[in-house]
Amino acid sequence: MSSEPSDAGAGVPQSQRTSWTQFVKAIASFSGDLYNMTAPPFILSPVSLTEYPSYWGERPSLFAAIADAPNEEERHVRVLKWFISTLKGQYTTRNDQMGSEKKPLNPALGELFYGHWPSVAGSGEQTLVVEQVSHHPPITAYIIENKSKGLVLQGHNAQKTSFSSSTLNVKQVGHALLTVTLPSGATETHLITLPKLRIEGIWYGSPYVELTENSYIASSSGYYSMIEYKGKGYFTGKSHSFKAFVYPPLPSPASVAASGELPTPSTTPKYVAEGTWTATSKLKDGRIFTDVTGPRTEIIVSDISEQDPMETRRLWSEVSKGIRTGDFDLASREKTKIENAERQKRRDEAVAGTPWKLQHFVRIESDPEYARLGKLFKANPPTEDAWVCIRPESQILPSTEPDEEKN
Ligand code: HC3
Repeated sequence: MSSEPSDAGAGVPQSQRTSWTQFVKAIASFSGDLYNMTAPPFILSPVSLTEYPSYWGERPSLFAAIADAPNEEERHVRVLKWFISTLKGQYTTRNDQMGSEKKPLNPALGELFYGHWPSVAGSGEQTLVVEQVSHHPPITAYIIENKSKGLVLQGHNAQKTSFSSSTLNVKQVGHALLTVTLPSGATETHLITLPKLRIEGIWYGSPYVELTENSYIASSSGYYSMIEYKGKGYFTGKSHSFKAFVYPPLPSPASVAASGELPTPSTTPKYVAEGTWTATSKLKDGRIFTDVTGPRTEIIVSDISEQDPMETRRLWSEVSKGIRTGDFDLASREKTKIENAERQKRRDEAVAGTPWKLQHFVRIESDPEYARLGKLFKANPPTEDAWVCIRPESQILPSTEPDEEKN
């Protein structure tokens, strides 16, 4: 790692500067699970990683609009618009709410997060189910559904981290698959890959996320998009910049359609959008493509008193309270309690020969849709596993919307 800058730790409370420097030096030479490292209190988030999938749902009207698109091209473009519009929430929320990127709470195996976004102006209710499907390595699986619009987004997320030149590089492992059921009853799928992250500003104690390299959206219609991410000094000279290229399928012979193969995409983009994922972007002709300067719609979660003991806000409530109120002894005591109880559960399960049973998701070795759609952009790796939901939404989450058919 490069040598320590003179103003290192400028964003760190005076009393935690030494422990911050030690922590940064430790991550610089560390490989493995970052969540297991003890970090100074000021950098701890009171929120568990199981809550993060809700960022995918914070633009419900853009999500619902995908289903109303008149054709496959417009649907692909709307998927891209919605995806870009979720990035601000995903990657800058901690900075906006807590002053810098934070270290999330490391979820327990089987930890749950449920919530919903109510229907607005006929957009349909959107629901979220999250389950921590692995503790070591941490893997989070989620499903977001808008049943009345026929939209289902399923995905999973893990991270591989490495440190170089005072930056933490985070490769996201996993992908998301959006399935749209069309009015005809046919389905269209959209594979969404996840961008790489660079966590900058670590030496100064003010970490923030920058996105880097490329991510893709590939649709079963044959359309695909490549999104290129750049930080300061590229494209617009601004942080959080991106450029998205939408490639249409080449007119393909009927035999291609009949065989179920995807048509070959054109090498010339039909649309190019450019701007920042934290504010606005425009198409080449000057029309606005995305605008996330307006508010996001936060998820609605039931009261802790009504939650299952494995629901994240209930499970971590005392730890979160400690972090939020600056009572770090309470936070650390309660965190140790949870970790010890989890270790005991695993020991008991090993003795009884009954491993923990997940409630909502099951792993499939190779996601056929990833393998198929990934060919459009020559996905690397060409195959990937997936965690798929094992039950229809209505069986686990009673709808919160008034149901006209019930009396
Ligand atoms: C890397 C990260 C944990 C993972 C977070 C993910 C990738 C989770 C999935 C969401 O959809 C998007 C997302 C946003 C932020 C990512 C976090 C940023 C920082 C955190 C590290 C594990 C913490 C590093 C600690 C420190 C002190 C260097 O900030």
